[in-house]
Amino acid sequence: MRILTAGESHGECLTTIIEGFPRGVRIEQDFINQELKRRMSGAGRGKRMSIEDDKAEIVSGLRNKITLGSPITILVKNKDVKIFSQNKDELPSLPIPRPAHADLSGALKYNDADVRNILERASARETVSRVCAGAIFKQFLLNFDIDIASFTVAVGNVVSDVKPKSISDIKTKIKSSQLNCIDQKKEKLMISEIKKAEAEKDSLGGIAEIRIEGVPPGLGTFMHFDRRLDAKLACYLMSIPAVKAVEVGLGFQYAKSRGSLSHDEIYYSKTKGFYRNTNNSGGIEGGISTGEAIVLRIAMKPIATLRRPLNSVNLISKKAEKAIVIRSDTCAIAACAIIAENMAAVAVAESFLEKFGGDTLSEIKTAYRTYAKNLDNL
Ligand code: EPS
Repeated sequence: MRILTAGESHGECLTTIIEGFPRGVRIEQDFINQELKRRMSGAGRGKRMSIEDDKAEIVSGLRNKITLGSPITILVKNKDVKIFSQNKDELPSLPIPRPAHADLSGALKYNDADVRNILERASARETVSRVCAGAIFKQFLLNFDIDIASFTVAVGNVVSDVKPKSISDIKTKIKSSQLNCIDQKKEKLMISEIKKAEAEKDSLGGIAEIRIEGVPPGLGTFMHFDRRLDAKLACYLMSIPAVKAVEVGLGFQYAKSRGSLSHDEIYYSKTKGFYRNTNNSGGIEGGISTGEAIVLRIAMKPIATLRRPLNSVNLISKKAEKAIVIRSDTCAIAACAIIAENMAAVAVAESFLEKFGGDTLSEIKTAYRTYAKNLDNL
């Protein structure tokens, strides 16, 4: 399985190609569009989101909504097109990098003093393609009752400690939220924090939680470092622009606790099989899913572009100057959570296919059913 994304932030379109996706899976384009709409929403988003109307167009890999097993290609056309592959554009050169963006590291790496050539691909706009891929994998996983949801835990210093009961609890509560939040009281404070930062020409980050239910025990393995499920999830979540930390289950809290207080004890009953009363591991032990809900958290740093710009240096004159100011978001944690859901879908689906993989959905279902039946025999 390979996923390729292509496209510049202000190029003609964003393209996603998925190679190795099984045959026989029903895919609704509307489902992808709903995910894209969720990615565009949330308090704190910038003006670009009112220009674009991200719509996916599946142009290969499907016949009558069913996957053929051939590469799936999805296009999302940009409205705000400024750069062209064949025609010269009128964009001025941008020689002053923003701290915390890819501007300077990219300029050094590619030996290019025009930051425009860096930011076009480094822009978080690329996550449109990630959501397109994830929305395909989410639909695959639903065939096995594996579902994913997320919610905003924190914006800056405003932190919610409300814990969801389940995915359906999250889905019900976020419906009426402007910030993908399950805590109405804290959401108000988070939104006023964003408004305050906006008025002060500043930016904010945040924390989001991702919950995956229905994952059977046995995905991922400790046999190879790169096939551990937690390692794969962490890699895919960390690949989202501005994400600086990923936690699985108790995460950093584990380090402050004792084993006797934090490890999930094991029980057995004839009706439930093996089970736990706690899920501090976040549903993964030994790099393998335990069968409990997978619980992950991501921390996003504040958006790099500030309207009250930070100190920087002109790449050409080498003189101290303030960083470039371009259109941006104030806070994008709600969008980041949706992207994380979709990246998690890709990671789980890859591990799922590693275990139950076949060329067609029906082959995969047979392998899955056989495995599930054998689980009862242990
Ligand atoms: C984004 C599109 C970008 C930014 C934002 C996310 O479009 P533009 O630069 O034209 O406003 O709004 O990207 C960043 C904040 C960033 O730092 O990369 C999008 O579609 O999500």
